[in-house]
Amino acid sequence: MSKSEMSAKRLNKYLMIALACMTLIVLVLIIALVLSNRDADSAKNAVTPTEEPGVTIAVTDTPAPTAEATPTAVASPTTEVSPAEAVPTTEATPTAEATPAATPTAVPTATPTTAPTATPTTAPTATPTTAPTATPAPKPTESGTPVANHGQLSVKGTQLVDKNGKAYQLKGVSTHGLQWFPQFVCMETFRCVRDEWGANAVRLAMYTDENGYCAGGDKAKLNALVKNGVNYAKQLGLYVIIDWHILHDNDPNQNKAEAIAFFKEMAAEFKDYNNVLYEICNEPNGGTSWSSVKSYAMEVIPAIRAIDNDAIIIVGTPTWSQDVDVAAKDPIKGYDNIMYALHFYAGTHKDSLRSKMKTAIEAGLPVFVSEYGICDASGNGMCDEAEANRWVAFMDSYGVSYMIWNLANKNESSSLIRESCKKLSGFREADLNQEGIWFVKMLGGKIPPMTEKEKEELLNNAGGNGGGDVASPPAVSAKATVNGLTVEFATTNTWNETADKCYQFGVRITNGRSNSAKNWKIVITFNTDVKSNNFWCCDAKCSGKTLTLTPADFNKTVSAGASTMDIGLILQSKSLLKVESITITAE
Ligand code: IDC
Repeated sequence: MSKSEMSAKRLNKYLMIALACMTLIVLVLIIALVLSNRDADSAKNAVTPTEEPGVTIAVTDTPAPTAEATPTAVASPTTEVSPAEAVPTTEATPTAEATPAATPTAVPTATPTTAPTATPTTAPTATPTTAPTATPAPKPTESGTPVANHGQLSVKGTQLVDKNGKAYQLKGVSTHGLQWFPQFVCMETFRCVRDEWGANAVRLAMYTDENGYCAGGDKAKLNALVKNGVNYAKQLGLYVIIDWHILHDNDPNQNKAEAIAFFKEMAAEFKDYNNVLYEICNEPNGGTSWSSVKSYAMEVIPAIRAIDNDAIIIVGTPTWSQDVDVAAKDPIKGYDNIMYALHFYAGTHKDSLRSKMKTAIEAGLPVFVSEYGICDASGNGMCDEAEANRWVAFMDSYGVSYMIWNLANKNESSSLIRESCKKLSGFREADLNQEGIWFVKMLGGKIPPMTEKEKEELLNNAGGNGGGDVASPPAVSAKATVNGLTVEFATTNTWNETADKCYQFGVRITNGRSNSAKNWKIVITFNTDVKSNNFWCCDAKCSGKTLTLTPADFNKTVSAGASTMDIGLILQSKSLLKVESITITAE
């Protein structure tokens, strides 16, 4: 082989090697490209599960609405928080974007049976007696919700504070009686309450009387409704109050054993939740004293605390949760995170009740307005928006939380939703009653701001003797049994209106006979003339000092052993009322 032949051959060999190397490189590149495409695909897929309805609405904090909604320059009741901090941030502002799961492993398929949207509206009623605890276990709280942002609440001085020790107000809505309006306890409505209305809390009003938990109601169903309600709230990052709604059963001690058993069960179920508050007696009334309420509380609180050591517990106060000033003189000792209920209805309660609130807070009592309305204390009548605005400014200035009555579509002024509206969400203005429209505006920071002078007057009027109204008339009650028929007639509320004393009464007939009673008639005489323009589930006629009650179309007959429900009226008189005689007859 010549020298040139040899070098040509070597060149060939090098070329072959180079070619082989290049092919290898190209192959490696292709493989790398394919692999990287596959990664990109799977990353894309990992985001899709968050599009599952019901768990992906992002809720972001937005700054406090407007300067005018900020209660500035008013005396702060506590030294550790400034009133400005107590301003609600409208954290529940919805945004449409879907939140991608933090990591691909957070795919919701991990807990397929617990999808919160599975059957939210039907769950409580589906099989109430057999599945009282069919509560959907909550998914992790969505980021940006009130609970995600503010966590476990506690009480510092007189102020409710969040996990960071910052003043925080709950502003939300109470359900109506769960036995009457269970349909509103569902994900759809609670989400609407959060996203469309901007509330951060709901209250579950479980009546104990009036066909409620301790008076013939479907216990299993009510129990399941409460548990489901708490879980819906948990999933939506809303705070939730479990309300033992005593009312016509004036004194919480009447059903104390049941209350303890109930709250023990709830505490065991929810001890690890950070969104639950317990309200142990809605409105003591009918002359129930603070010492009586306190002794009840001193049994219920330790029962809860033995299981759940940090949740806020709200205690009702005498006279339909108005006498916070009385509680302030002798508060509950030995337990943290206790608050005291004050309830008002703006059409009825004005400066003198605000004065009680001020007295209580300034004496160091943590006050929580766990129920209020903007109509009169009957839950009906005219709405007083100007007075309601005054209350809001007042409560904001003290950093007090407030929950409006009621989330239902009953034909009454305090129902937020109109009776004609059968929807569970997506409410337009035409679907809401005046109180509902006002509430949404108020939460949105859209009520007219007060001038500094007005604010000053407001705070001054609530001082000392209070301005405007005088103390509510004392409660009135009477009871009689005639030929096996019992009639109970008792105030559920009293207030003053210009020159009149106003008394709201509940009336109950119990037929203890072995045959049914038809066309009943109740006659009551008083010490003074009475009139009534407002009665329900009955017909009421006043003539001088005499009131005659006869049935409505649907309750003419009371079966043997049964009781009537829901009969009521408002009486007005010029002087304080006393019952002189009461009687009942029937066929
Ligand atoms: C009212 C409801 C009404 C219902 C009545 C039953 O609005 O539809 O028939 O209870 O007793 C309260 C009570 C709250 C009342 C409300 C209005 O906590 O249960 O609801 N109110 O009367 N305290 C003051 C007013």
